Amino acid sequence: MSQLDFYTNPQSRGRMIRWMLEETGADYETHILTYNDTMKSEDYLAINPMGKVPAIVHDGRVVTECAAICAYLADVFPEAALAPAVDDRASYYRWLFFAAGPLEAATVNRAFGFVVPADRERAVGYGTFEHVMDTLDMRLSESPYITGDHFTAADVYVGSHVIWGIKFNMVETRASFQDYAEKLVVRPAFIRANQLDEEAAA
Ligand SMILES: N[C@@H](CCC(=O)N[C@@H](CS)C(=O)NCC(=O)O)C(=O)O
Repeated sequence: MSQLDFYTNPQSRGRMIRWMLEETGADYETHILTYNDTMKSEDYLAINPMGKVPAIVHDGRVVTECAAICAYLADVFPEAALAPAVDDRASYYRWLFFAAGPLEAATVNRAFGFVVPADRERAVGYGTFEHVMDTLDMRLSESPYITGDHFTAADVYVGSHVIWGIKFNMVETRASFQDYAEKLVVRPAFIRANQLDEEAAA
């Protein structure tokens, strides 16, 4: 019997991983950590020295970083069919890493008012916020899911950025983003995950 521990706070990126865990159907134990308190405890820093959530520990193996956790869970629970076949992962890796790198950096920098000087855009991984929005828009306008015709773990991660990005005004409200978000928020696992986190938050 394997052991899966989930460290989170209901008001955090841990929501992405709760959703992913619910998609896998796996049994897991939730540990709610509090900001500036248990998140910085010696015990938790031994799991994630960043003192940030989420993290998972699966049979003694630690995984941090939401995109990595999504990819890992898809691999260790293959029965949930959340990762494409290995030789069909070009889009899967591409968009997972696009979201963890350029999309995350562009949206957070913009939200906090960091402005890349125009003459430095070439040196910044995401270039410009608009360019990132246009690229994601192009992809979601041509494909029902981020990797193609099927829902995968990459949709949990990219979709989380889009769903919560629209909600918190961190991504633009474009038609392709809204259509994509509408498709995802009706998934039973998404609904269950949100209920669990709302209960935990209360
Ligand atoms: N790159 C990390 C980001 C994790 C992160 O920044 N988590 C925030 C909550 S959304 C956190 O734990 N902040 C607590 C702190 O820094 O003290 C990931 O993708 O998992």
